[in-house]
Amino acid sequence: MEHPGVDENTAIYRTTNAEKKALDAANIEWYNDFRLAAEAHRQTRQYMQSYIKPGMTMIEICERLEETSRKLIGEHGLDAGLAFPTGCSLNHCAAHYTPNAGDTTVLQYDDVCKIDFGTHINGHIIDCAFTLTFDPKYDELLKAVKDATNTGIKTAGIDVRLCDVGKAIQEVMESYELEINGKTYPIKSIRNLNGHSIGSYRIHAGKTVPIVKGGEETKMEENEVFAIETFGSTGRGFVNDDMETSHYMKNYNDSHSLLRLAGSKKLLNVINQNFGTLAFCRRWLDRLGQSRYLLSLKDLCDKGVIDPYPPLCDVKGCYTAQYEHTIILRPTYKEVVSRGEDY
Ligand code: HZE
Ligand code: MN
Ligand code: MN
Repeated sequence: MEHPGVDENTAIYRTTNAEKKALDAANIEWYNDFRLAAEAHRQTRQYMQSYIKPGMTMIEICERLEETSRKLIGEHGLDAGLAFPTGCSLNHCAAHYTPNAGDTTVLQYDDVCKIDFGTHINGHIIDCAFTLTFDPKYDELLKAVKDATNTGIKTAGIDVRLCDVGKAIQEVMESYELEINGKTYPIKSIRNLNGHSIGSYRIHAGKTVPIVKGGEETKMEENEVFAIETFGSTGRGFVNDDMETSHYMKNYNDSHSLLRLAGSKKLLNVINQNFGTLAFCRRWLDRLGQSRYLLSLKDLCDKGVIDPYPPLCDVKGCYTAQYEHTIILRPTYKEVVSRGEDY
């Protein structure tokens, strides 16, 4: 897509300017890494969209998705692989739920499931998500969130203020409502969730893209990568930490805390070797043959070396939906690199 401009000429200028074209050409290698990671994401989600059925356990779903994604990305150490665990948050839970070992949760016909997974090549991360439902009664909720995310994508661009993206998203999101079982619910943007900048091996590089009005005036810049994601809810439009944690990630700013426990040191070595600064989950430690690591993991969290990312849930009984794409603000064009025929 073209970057937004104040008029026709400012919008087209970047696409024709020789200096911008040269800047673009100088960066083609890492753009292509994102494109490869995005293609693996598209193929994985296309397969999973037909595979997932009510009655499957969440563990079965995640294991099949991750197996598919590992093959398609050509997993190779930290050079290519899964960028973070498979989110499959249900109903009032909006984000960061993936089952831990022993979780017997079964997907139901009337569930609203957010499938949020990531791939990367050389640390160039695709963060992209969709909402899966079987019951058509949620169609307007999904339509609202898809429209809101596409509005965010359209509004984003070099020199655009983050707050202007948030305002545009909220206006579209909250123009929808959902009628279920004879009751009408307004659809709200979840005000404490947001999009974000993406860095090398770093899912959240520091800038946040709000999904409500009143955000920061900081601007998007040339060659930045953003995850544009929006969440709609029939509840309060505000999430809290809830349930058992499955997602973890190294604290990017931690400068080698002194660890006293041998178990914690060993676990940190496993994390450094297998994930570096990429996020991981308990199931991924299990499959590496780790066991009885929970006390060490807790110690690493207490020391600030690792941060826990617990599930984020709105009020019980409500429904939440999400759509997310990764975009590159290339000097010439805005590339919606994870765009597919599905969403
Ligand atoms: C994980 C993971 C997947 C995101 C994050 C995301 C994330 C990373 C906040 C984050 C904010 C709580 C973490 C994340 C993930 N996806 N935003 O898409 F472990 F498996 C970092 C942050 N931080 C505050 N400053 C420090 C970093 O998500 C929020 C929604
Ligand atoms: Mn995501
Ligand atoms: Mn994200």
